[in-house]
This record gives sequence, C-alpha cells and structure tokens, in this order.
Amino acid sequence: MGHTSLEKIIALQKNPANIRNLCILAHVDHGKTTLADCLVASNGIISSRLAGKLRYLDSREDEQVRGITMKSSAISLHYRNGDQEYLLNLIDSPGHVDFSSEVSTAVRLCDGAIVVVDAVEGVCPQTQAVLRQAWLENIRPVLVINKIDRLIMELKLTSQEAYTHLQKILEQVNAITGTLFTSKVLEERAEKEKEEEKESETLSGDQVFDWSAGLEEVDDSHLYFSPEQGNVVFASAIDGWGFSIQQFAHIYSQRMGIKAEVLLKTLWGDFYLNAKAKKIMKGAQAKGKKPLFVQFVLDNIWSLYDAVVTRRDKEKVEKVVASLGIKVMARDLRHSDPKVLLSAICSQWLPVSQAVLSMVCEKLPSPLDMASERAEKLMSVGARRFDSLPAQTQKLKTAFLQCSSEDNAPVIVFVSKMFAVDTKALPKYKPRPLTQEEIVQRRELARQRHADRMAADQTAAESHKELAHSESMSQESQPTNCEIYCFYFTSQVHSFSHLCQVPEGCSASDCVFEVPHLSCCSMESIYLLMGRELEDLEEVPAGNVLGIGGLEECVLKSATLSTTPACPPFTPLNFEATPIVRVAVEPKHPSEMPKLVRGMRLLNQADPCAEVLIQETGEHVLVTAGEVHLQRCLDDLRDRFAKIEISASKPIIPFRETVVRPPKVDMVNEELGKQQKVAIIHQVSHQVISQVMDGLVTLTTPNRLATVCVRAIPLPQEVTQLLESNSEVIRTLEQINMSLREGKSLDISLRTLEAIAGLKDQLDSLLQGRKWRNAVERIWAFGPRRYGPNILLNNVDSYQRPSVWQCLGRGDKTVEAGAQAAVLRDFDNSIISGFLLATLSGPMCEEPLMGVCFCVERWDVQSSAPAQHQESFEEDSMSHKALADNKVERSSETSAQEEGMASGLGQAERRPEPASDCYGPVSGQLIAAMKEACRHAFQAQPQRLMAAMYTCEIMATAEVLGRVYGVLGKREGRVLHEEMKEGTDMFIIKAVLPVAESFGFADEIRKRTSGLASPQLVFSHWEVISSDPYWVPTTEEEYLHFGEKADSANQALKYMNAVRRRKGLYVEEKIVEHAEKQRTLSKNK
Ligand SMILES: Nc1nc2c(ncn2[C@@H]2O[C@H](COP(=O)(O)OP(=O)(O)OP(=O)(O)O)[C@@H](O)[C@H]2O)c(=O)[nH]1
Ligand SMILES: [Mg+2]
Repeated sequence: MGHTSLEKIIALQKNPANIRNLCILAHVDHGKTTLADCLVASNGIISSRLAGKLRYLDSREDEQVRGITMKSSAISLHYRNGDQEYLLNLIDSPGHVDFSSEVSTAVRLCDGAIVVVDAVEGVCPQTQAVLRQAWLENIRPVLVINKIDRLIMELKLTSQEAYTHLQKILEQVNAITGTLFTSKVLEERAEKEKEEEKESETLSGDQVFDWSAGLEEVDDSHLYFSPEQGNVVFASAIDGWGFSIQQFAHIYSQRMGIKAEVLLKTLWGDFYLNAKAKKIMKGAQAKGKKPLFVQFVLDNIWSLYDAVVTRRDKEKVEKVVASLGIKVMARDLRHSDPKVLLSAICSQWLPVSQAVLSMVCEKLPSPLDMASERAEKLMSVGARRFDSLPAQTQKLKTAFLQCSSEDNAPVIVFVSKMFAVDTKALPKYKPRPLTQEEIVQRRELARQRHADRMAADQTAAESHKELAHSESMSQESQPTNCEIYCFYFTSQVHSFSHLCQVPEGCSASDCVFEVPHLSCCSMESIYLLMGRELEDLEEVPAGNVLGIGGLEECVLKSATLSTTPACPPFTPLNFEATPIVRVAVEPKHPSEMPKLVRGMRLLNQADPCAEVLIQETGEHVLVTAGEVHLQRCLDDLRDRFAKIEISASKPIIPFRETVVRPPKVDMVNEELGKQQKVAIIHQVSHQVISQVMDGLVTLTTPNRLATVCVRAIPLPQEVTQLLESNSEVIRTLEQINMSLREGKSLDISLRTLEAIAGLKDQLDSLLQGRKWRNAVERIWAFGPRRYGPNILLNNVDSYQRPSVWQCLGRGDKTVEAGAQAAVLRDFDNSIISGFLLATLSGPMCEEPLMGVCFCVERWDVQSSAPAQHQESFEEDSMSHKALADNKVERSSETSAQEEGMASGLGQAERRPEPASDCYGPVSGQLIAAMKEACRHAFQAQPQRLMAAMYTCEIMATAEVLGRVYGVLGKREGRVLHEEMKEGTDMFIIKAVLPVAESFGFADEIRKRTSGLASPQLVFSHWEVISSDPYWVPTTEEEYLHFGEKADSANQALKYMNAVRRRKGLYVEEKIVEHAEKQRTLSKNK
C-alpha cells in the first residue's frame, strides 16, 4: 500500500464513527514497538522489510541505544476493512515501570487498547498494571499474544504443548480481568444496598432481604479475552505474522466445506475432527486426539518454521509457497538468513497488520461509543457527584458523547501531556518541494554564480560563506518549543480559537458563578501527530488525537481546555509510579544558572512524572521515578532543554523517622530488667522548662502562660499503612472540615462519604486495646501537611472539640454548614500547627515522621501572669481571662486561615496582647512549644529510621540463580518467594530491596548474569530499620559481646549521618577515639 496522503487522513477525521483511538500496552520488551512497526509499515510509511528492525516510533537516540521505549508517541494510520475506511490514532507506550506515567497519559486519550503479552514470559507485573489502568479508565482492551516464534525456536515446544501453554496464558490474563470485574460489581452492589437501606428506613413496609452477591446477574462474558469472540490475535511481530481464529475459520470453511460459524466456535477449545464421520466432536483431550486448533492452525506454522528455518528444505518451501499462492522474490529465496525468507512468506500469508487492525476496527469502540459512565467519571472531580453539578455542566455530557462538530457546539480538549519538539521539526521549518518557478529562479541564480566565480574567484567564495552562515544562524536562534498532545472530545478546533483553561482542583460550580482560577489561552497552531513528524492542520473535528502548539505558557503538565467555563476540569490522571529518586543538579559553570532554571522548567512541563523543586538549602532538585528515568531526564536536560554541561549529585535517598515500642531484650537477646524511669530536665532557650516523666513531656511557653503535655507512642504498623494508602481520603476529609469551619455547605458524593466511613471503621478495628480506647473519635489532626501518616490525639478530658469525622455525623448526604457549635478553643490551631511542624521534620535527621501518635495529655493556658509581668498584671488580667475561657467562639474569618499562626494574629487584633510580653504573640509561642514538646516526646522513645523499599521481580534461569542471590544479599535485599514458571526453565524471584542500596542494582544483576536477568524496581513501602542509630552497650552482656567502643557497623547510624552531613547538620563523629598516646621510638625518659 502506498503512503497515505494527508488529505485522506483529514477526510477520515470527519467521520467519528470510523475513528479508533487506541494505545499499545504491555510489560517491558513484550514487543509493542515491533508490533507498531508492522502497523506503520502497512501504511507505507516505512518499508515492510525494515518493520521490526527500525522501531520507527522509538525516535529518540537513547531509545534506540537502550532498546526500550521511554516516551509514548502517536501516529495516525489509515486502514480499509471491507468497504469501510478507518482512521486509527495509535499511541505506542513504554513498558518500563519508570515510565508508567506515560502509560497513564496515553490511556486517558484512548477508547481502546491493544494489550501485548509475550508468549514465553506470560503475564508479568506490568501486564497486570496496564490491565488495571485500562480498567480504571473504562477503556476496552484486545489481546495480542506475541513472540509465538519463541515457543518454536527457543523452547522447542511441539504444537500440542504450545496450545496448552497458550491456553494457560489466556487463563492468566482472564483471571486478572475477573478480579477487577468482581471487585467492581461488589462495590456497586454495596453502594446500591446502602441506598436501598436508606429508602427502606423511610418507607416502612415489607422487608425483603437479598443475599445474592450480584455476581450471578451480571453478564461478564464480553469482558474476557477469547479467540472465538475475536478479541485475541496470535502473532510474531518480528517475523511479521499474526492471525485470529476468524481468518482460519474462513480459510477452512472454503477448503473443507464446513460452515464458518461452526469453525469459529470450535477452532479454539476441546474439539477434534472425526474424519470418518466428517464431524467435529467434543472431548479431544479425553480421547487423546489433536484439538482442531493444533491440527488446522499450529501444525501449519510449525511445519513452515521447520521447512524454512530448521531444515532449510528448498523443495518443500517452494511447494508451500505455491500452495499458499504467494510470490516470493528470488532474492529472498537465496538469502543466507532463513528469517528473511520466513518473513517474506509469512507477511504475505498472514500479515500481522491485517489481523490486528481488523480486530481493532471490529472490537474497539469509536469515540461515539464512549460509555456515558466514563464521561461522568471524567467530569466529576473530587467529592462531587455528577448529578450535583450545575445543569449547564451536565448538558455538556451530551455534546461530549455526540462528538458534534457543529459551529456552536462547545469545544472540550483534554491536554494529557506536554512534549518538546525541536523547532526544526515543526512543519513550517520543514523543506517543502519547490515550485516550478522557484526551480527556474534557482537555476538562473546558480548559473549567475558560476559565471561570477569564473570572473572573480575570491569574492564569490566569501559571499557564499556568508550565506551559509546566516542560514545556520536563523535555525539556531529558534528556541526549543513545547508542543502538547491531547485528546479532544467535542466540536471542531480551528487554529486561533480562544479557549479557557480550567485548573485542576477548582470545581465546576466555581467556574460557572465566580470563575476564579481560570486562565485564557489561544491555540496558535494545531498538528497531526505522525510519529517522528508533525503535519500542519487547519482544523480538527471532534474525537481525534491532536497536537497543539504554543501552550507552554499556560499549561503545566495537563489541563482541560474548553470554550465554556461550565466545563469542569477532568479528573486528574492516576499515576502508578511514585517519584522517589531525587538528585541535586547544578551547571558546570555557575554563570549558566539561568539556562539551567529554564531547562528544568521545560523538563518539568514535558515529563508527566518528573518533579522539579528548590530545596530549603537552595539546591535545584530533580525527583524521578527510578534510575532509568533519572538518566533520561538528565540527558534531556543536557541535550535539549538547557543545552549546557550539568553535574548531578548522588541520589538523595528519602528516609522517615519513627518510634518503636521499648525492646524487651537487649542486643544479645538477654531479657532486660524493668525499664529504668528516666527524668531528664532539658534546658531550652527562654527558660522553657520541659520535663520528661515516663515519656510524658511537659513544656511551657516562654511567657509561662501556656503548658502542654505530650506523649509519643508508636502507631501499629497496619494503621500507618492504612493512613499512607488513604492519604487522598484524608485530604478530602480535611477539605470538607475546612469548608465546614468556613461555614460553607457541601454536597458530598456518596462514594466519598463511604470512603471516609470505611477509613474510620478500619481505624476503629485496628486501634484496639486499652491504650486506644475511643482513640478514633479523639483524633485531632493528621500530619504532616494535614494528611500524613501521623496522628495527633486529644486526651484532654476537659476539652471537647468537634470530631474530624463530623461530616459523617448526619445520616443525609448534605452536611449543613454551621451544624457544629464551633466550640473550638482559642489556639486550637496553634497546637495543630506545632504538631504539623514537628511531623514535617524529625529530630534524628530532619526527615518527615511516620507512624507516630502524639497524645496531648494536658493543655492549659494560665490566667495569672508570671512574676516578671507583675507591672502589667492589672491591664492584662482581662485578656488572660478571655484566653482561658475555653468556650470562646472562633470567628469564621479566623478559622478560614490555614495555619495556626494566622489565628493567633487574629486573636491579637481582637484583644490586646500583654503589652510587656517580649516573646511575641501567645499563639506563636504555643506553636513553638508544641513543636518542641513533640520533638522531645519523640526523643523520649526508642527512635528508628525507616527506609524506602523497592520490590522487584527477577526472572532468571537456574544457572544464574545463585549470582542473583549473591547480588541481592550484598545489597541487603530480602527474597520473599521464588517459584518456577510453568513450562519454562525460568525462576521468578520476588524480593524487596532498600532504595538506598538500589543504585546500579539492575546493571549489576545484568552484568553478573550476562544479561539473562533484568529486574525492574517498583517502590512498594516503608520499612523500619531494626538497628537503633543511638545504640550504645548498656548491659554487661552487651559490653562483653560488642566491646566498650561498640564500633561494629550500625547501618541506621550510617544512613542517619549521611543525611545529616548532606543537610549540613551537626554529625557526632570522632575521628580518633580512645587514641593511645604516641611514643617516640627512643626510650629516653
Ligand atoms: N522472537 C521474537 N522477538 C520479538 C518479537 N517481537 C519483538 N521481539 C523482540 O523483543 C525485543 C523488544 O521489542 P520492543 O518492540 O522494543 O518491545 P517493547 O514492548 O516496545 O519494549 P518497551 O517499549 O521498552 O517496553 C526486541 O529485541 C525485539 O526484536 C517476536 O515476535 N518474536
Ligand atoms: Mg517500545
């Protein structure tokens, strides 16, 4: 097929029913880009000989060198299926975990996905992850089982064994879909039950109880992959072949006179051909017969490989070629590499592009078929329910689903990703074919120049040089441009149309009535994305994927653009990867700092997952998902965005600080006696006295007016995990509480309320025992940042404050404003702020805390002034009385302030602060006192560091297994389990490894196993490092065992000191300890 013209694609864009927006998803190296190559070759964009070798969509140099995809890229293809013509907007995504954010951005733009699975490796961790992402975005997947040639050539399976193997893979994939489906149905069922319950509460009458799980009624057969449904293709992308059952059913129905429908149902499954009875019968396995799939399909392929590759039987090949009725060039027949001949035959017999593209056109939905459920989900942000959105917004959904292209229809564009394009690659700078006149002109010019040169050699040469110089200048002076890549749902986009950008996090009602954080932008140029190239377009009809130029000023990473402010911002993309690896970067030459800053800004825009920030120390920090991602970001910064030499620090590894229960045994496993009660007096500045009694710290503000008593206790591990995984819910809860305090009423969706109630119930069940009695109700705040994994508890009996769960208090969904009696004591916020500050950076190495519960046991603000304020006592007594009154209503404008500091200032405005108080506002002092109290309480417990852990799954053969274990052991890794992959000689090892030890891990494993095993690291959780960084021998046994110096390696201390050193904090290290006095050699005394 020839090169599809641009006009053709533009024409096809106007028919949304025949558009398919799809992406290719898989685990790393399962052959996505190779498959994409075959599809691209079918459009004549690359030669079919090069398909699979070129990896056309891996356009970056580092992608080609490393052999993995790092950025997703899009291309528009044309396909004719019968009498219909289709436009396919195809996105190839990376499979490496470090780039899983690119998958999220791609999935959002599509209505369907091709999931590729390697026939040998089967379902891998990323396969599960991409299936889940596709599910969460409500897009329909189809399956391609790739690399079937490996079953023949590498594993040397027989066709029968291969059939069993393929069945297993299909089962594995369907098992994942099954799990996703079941959880969804159960969730919906629970939701429905809740609603019914409420209804039955109001309508008293006959009670009917239904115990079915709901799974029986729902038909889920269409969700699964099965060859007879036509949503599975078996392929070998590298050899260019692929087929679906339909193709073979068609072939054999003609050849054998069996009905195609019958073959369709029986080709895959336990059926065999009874040649005598001329019947297809069930029970091939029981009777030891060859299943139809093996006999009709696999055997043909196996014998072809046998003839062409293994035996190189020329005669047989010629026979096969003749029987298939295809033509093979003599050049291919003679080629020394049998694979060339094989792909020449296969690509004509069973072209993979034909099989995949026809499946895509038939099985994947067009933008018109988008489920209304998906549209609603996209438009209802945060806690809002779709039906609680303004009518105007709800109306948009219809326009959205219709993809209407009328002039007055609203335009909605979702920008899922920004990407940088070299200015030279923009269509306007591309060389275009010359017109006839220009050619004549140029010829004339050249003739003239030639004549000139003959006349005066010298002058002509100079002018030529000048010309060349000015040309190159004009190209260089163009800055790198950021283009964006987005999907676009309704109406037409014309160049130069003006749009507003709806910021994330601002609700639709805000937009309609107040339009606060709305910004306006115009689209200067729109492009068609064609892999490595862009094509200029005048307009794009609805339902297409397109590129928009010149949005770099107004869009950071993603955005929702619309012509109407009623359009709500779409729900944020859900990213699977957590950015965890951070490095500080600086330019080689300090004068180039501005270039670096600009470069980092561009990088931040162009990468969905990278984060760029400036630390308190002034360092420019880059946070990435993993080592490979980091390398790509640094390369990008160096070569494209900043174009300067940069140097990057060693990775900065994050830690968390926590406390644990006092140990029962010492370091040599000897039982410890009854814990010694410690009473330490800390002398802090401003004569603040803190006392530690049995872990309880009492601290007074410098003016001696307020006292807080705090105790730190470790939270159970499950609670910490629960808080960590529910940070979004806690954040929503905080927002709701905030708006309740501000006096706004909120319409909260049932789902959100349920999530909050669920969290509360789980906390209730996990916090059991005398110590935690009624603890959930007494939660004061979460921190740091109001949603972290630490808790502040109110243990003051006399102080009643509204619960953080107040939004659950009422049965109905609408929580009225002002429902709570606003019985917040003054300075409530100061306590919270102190707690937030203390949890943000701990005393060990200023890293955030995790899993610590601070209980406020006593808290009072005294009314009598201390002795040094005697003079001002008279005038102050009034205000102090007021301060002590714990039923003073907080005014709403005070509570609107985020931090406690502000509330303190508000107080100061209303009542005159003690004039002679040289320590500043009381609220500020209380924040500092609370913070210090928390830190001391923390230090009064046994402290521990927590390390970030990666999990990794390593696939290795038995020979290299030992070396893999060696590397893991050296790096403090822990093997969780090991199993043998069925049907192969591969072992799968699952292990955890501290992030701190992970740098160079993948490379080391690869080197030690000669490239046979390559692990992928995914951040999984935080783990307490068991050793105590402050440990010194205390018992006799410990002295005996470790010696007086106790200088055995202390991993936790090493980590802690490294962090302290990096942050410029004091590190207690003695260079020479217990040094003996040096003696001179001569012994003259
Ligand atoms: N034997 C065999 N090898 C294949 C096949 N398809 C792809 N490969 C090889 O598998 C390797 C990875 O292929 P890619 O297409 O780059 O894989 P990918 O899924 O795009 O990888 P990422 O983008 O990095 O996730 C390459 O070396 C291909 O040559 C196939 O059908 N058979
Ligand atoms: Mg790839």
